[in-house]
Amino acid sequence: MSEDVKIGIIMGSNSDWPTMQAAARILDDFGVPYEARVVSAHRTPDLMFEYAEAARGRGLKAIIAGAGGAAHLPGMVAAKTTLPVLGVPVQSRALSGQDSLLSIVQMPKGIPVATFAIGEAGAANAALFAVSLMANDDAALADKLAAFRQKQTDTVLAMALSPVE
Ligand code: RP5
Repeated sequence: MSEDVKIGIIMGSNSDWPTMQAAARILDDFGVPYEARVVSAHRTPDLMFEYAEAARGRGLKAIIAGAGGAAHLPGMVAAKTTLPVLGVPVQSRALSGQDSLLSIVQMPKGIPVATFAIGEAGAANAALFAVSLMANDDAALADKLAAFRQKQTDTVLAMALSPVE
């Protein structure tokens, strides 16, 4: 693990990785160093505690945590660190991620988890939010974020509609 890692991307299973790669791609695009690991709340609880407890000391600035179903990973990690925890509800097979969303977003008062949309959009937005947090102390990163926004704006302004069929 590289020492200059700034963002931890963790997930309950490697089956979450196709979704969570959307976060990794954003961080790659912005040149933000990150690590990606499988850490399961109910299958590797000791690892989850160790990871969360060590995160601030290792220099991480935020943790993006994705999980599906009874998705307690983000909340439990948030209980063990004062770093910002960004929760991504992964789309589940049984309930299409509604279960994941409600599990993550309904944190009781006192331990916040910033919760994003179900699936890839949420994973990408969690990474953009992490970039935004880091841009508070990094003018070059803030410029990159502004350029990213401008590119999106230009793309939409250039959109043309095909003739009515
Ligand atoms: C959760 O259970 C994971 O976050 C994943 O979304 C879900 C299913 O895990 P697998 O059965 O695919 O390993 O812990």
